Parts: sequence; structure tokens; C-alpha cells
Amino acid sequence: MFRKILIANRGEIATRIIWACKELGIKTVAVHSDVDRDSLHVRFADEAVCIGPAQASKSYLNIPALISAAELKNVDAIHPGYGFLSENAHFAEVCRACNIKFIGPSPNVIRLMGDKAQARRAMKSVGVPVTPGFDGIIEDEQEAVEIAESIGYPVIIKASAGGGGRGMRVVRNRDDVIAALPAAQQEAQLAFGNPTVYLEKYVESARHIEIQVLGDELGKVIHLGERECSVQRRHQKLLEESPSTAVTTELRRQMGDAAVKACREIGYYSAGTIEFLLNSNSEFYFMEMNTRIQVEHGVTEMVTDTDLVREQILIAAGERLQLSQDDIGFSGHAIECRINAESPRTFAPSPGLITAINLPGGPGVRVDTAAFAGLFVPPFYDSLIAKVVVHHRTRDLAIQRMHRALDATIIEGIETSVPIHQQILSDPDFMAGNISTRFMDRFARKASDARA
Ligand code: MV4
Repeated sequence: MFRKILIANRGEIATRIIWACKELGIKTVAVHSDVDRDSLHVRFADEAVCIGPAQASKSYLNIPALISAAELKNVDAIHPGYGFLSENAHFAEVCRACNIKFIGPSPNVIRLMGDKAQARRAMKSVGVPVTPGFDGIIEDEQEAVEIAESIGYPVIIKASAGGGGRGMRVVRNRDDVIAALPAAQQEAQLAFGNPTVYLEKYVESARHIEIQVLGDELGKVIHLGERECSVQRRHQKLLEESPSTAVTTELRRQMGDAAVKACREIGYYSAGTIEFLLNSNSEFYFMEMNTRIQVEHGVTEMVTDTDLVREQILIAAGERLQLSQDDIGFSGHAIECRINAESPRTFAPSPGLITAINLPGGPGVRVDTAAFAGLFVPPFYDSLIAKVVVHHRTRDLAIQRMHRALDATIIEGIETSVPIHQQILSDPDFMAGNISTRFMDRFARKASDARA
């Protein structure tokens, strides 16, 4: 087992990882930028190292500074959290070369899944459903039109190096293709330094359903059911839940089996997520694989009574997975609301000083946060400041519990997304479980109509 772990992250996920380490009796080293000197993750870790100025490229993304800190403090492993270097295959390789265990899957798997066109091919070759499409990359306009017409409109142009919606264009006819192709290539070049794009059939008004997996280094893989992540705005998830109102026990088994089979075939270990599109006929298609612990892992932990970060650490230490598929039960319903420091109207970031804060508690309420009264929320990083997660026997009860929890969530000094969540939870379509990736567009229209 590891003696000491460095956490290459900040905010709520850094504290979440420290909690798991404490329960395992593992010492922790926090790293922080200049502006994060007084952060909670620094306070709760056993040791801390300043790794650079505020700008992430000079601190939390600074591989030499992180490795120096790891060597200085003589750690056995690095947990990358989510974001930052968590899906950087090069960083995982550098850790390996320095004899520091990277808590995540192998560099090769990170690299494979980071290339979305390659990931699609890999999934298809092991029998995971992908949408009809073209397995090569697009060379020119004429080829794009030919392929689009052979697939049949609508099709979607995606960046190979992409993910999270950047460099993506939905096209519905020949003219669209001609206009969108260079735009998508340019956007991909700008965002990822790689203009490569591919084409596939566009699945209309689908749900975003993702399957949580755990695999060990001995080849055992299990799944922990789904998370419903369709409530998103501009590819930023706002609220997640498990189970999905669209997933039956049988569909969960099918999607879970597909995810497990895929992970076995690619030699996946650690925690991971396979994202699927689910259409209204209950047909599902591979979208992307996330090779990290995700923001929304807590909803799965609540319905399956597991600790995914603890499992990740044990797996990285080379232990065999104690959990078997038959041990995984799904109990009740969990919902997570992401509380961001942002304007509830414009969604613009709202950094600043938290002058007062009250966080909810009581039965079935979990809050993951590194916020406190007196914290200055810096403008340099992601605006997520807290995750309120509730659990109850049924979805309706979980919604009521979330209303109660958000009513007690008082954050003064900055604007937050709490009011958005209160509105979403009161929306008739949301309450009926009638959601798709178009939910927030309809929601925004309804809100502006109501104001007019
Ligand atoms: C799709 C799709 C429909 N059909 N692929 C969004 C980000 C990236 N993960 C891929 N995405 C999509 N891929 C096909 N073939 C629709 C989306 C999509 C989406 C997916 C999940 C949640 C919100 C979304 C919003 C717009 C588009």
C-alpha cells in the first residue's frame, strides 16, 4: 500500500481525495498555486508545496513543478483528480518514468481514448454499438459530402482530438457540410492543435447516459450502473442523477455489459466512465470514454454504497478488486446539483469573496466542497465551488430532499447557480423525468417567455 500520495489538483476534488487517503491511513501532500495558499485542501493535507503562480499552465499543469514536489516529498503516487493533467498520457508516462504511480489507467489507454476517432474505432471493433459513420478521417470537402450522403443526414462533424463538444458541428444538408467542415477544422486546430475531424450519424434529442466502471490491474472489471447527465448547458453538466428514468434493469444490464466488455478488451484499469447516447427507442451508442474520476462520481457512490476514490487508490496500489458484479446493488435515487460561482442569469463566472456560507446537512445529504466563509474564489479556475448530493428511496423524495437542501444552501458575497437548480427541480418536464440533451434549451426558452 502507498505511504504517501500527492494530489495534483485543487478545490473540492482535492479535499475529496484527502478524505479517502485519511480513511486508508495514507499521508497526503497538497500542491497549490500562489493564490490557493489558504485553501482547504492545503490545510487538510499533511504537507503542502507551492508549485507556481495562479495561471494553471504555470502551476496545476506544470509537470516539472509537480514531479519536483513529488520527489521532494518522496511520495509513492500522484492522484490527478479531474481536469488539469488527469487525462494527459504524457504526464502518466512521466510519472511512470520517475517511479511514481499515476492513479489512473495506463498511458496507452489514456492516449487511445483521448483520440475520439480512434476510440470510436476501438469500441466498434469490440462490439460496442457506435452510430453509423465513417471510420477514417476526413480529407476534403468532396469526401465529406460523399460520406455524409452515404450515412444520411443529419450527421455530426467531430474533432478527433476533441471532447466536451468543441470542434463539433451538426450538419443537415450538403451546403451545411461545405460551410461547417472548414469551421470545425479551424476550431479543432485552435482548441487542440490538431485539425483532424471525422463524421458520424447525428442522434437527435438523445439522452447522455454514462456507465461507471472499475477495473483492476489483474483484468477484473465491473460496472456501477448509470448516471443521467442530460441536464447540461453548453456541454457543462448542471445536475446529474442515478438511476436514469429512461433506464430499466434490463437496459442497465445491457449497457453495463457493453461497458465492461469494452474495458476488458482495451485492458482498462482504475475508475472510468463510458458515455453513451440513448435515443427514445432505448438504443444506445458509444460517445466517449473518460479515463478519470468524474465530478459526478458521488451520485454513483450514494446509490451503490461504494467509495470510488478509495477503490481507485487500492487498484493503483496493485490490489485486486474486492467488489464483484453481484455485490453491486442499486438502492434508491441520488441527485447532484453543481454549485458554481456564476451568475444565474448569464452563467458568467462570479469570482470574489465568500462573506458568509451555510451548507446543508441532515439525512441523506452530502456536500463536497472546499469553500468556507472568507474564501476568495479566484477567477483563474473552474467555477465549481460545491456539489450538493442527496439520496432518498425514490426520485420524487430525492427531489424534495434537494429542494430542502438548496433552501439551506446560503452563499453570500458571490452569485451562484443555486437559483437555477431550484427552477430546474420545479420544472414539470424535469419532475416527470422527461429530459434530453435539449432540456436546457427548452428550459431557457420557457424562462425567457415567462419574463416577457
Ligand atoms: C453526439 C450527439 C448526437 N449524435 N454524437 C456532445 C459532446 C460530446 N461528448 C459529443 N456530443 C454529442 N455527440 C452523435 N453522433 C450529440 C451530442 C451532444 C450532446 C451530448 C450530450 C450532452 C449534451 C449534448 C449537447 C449537444 C450535443
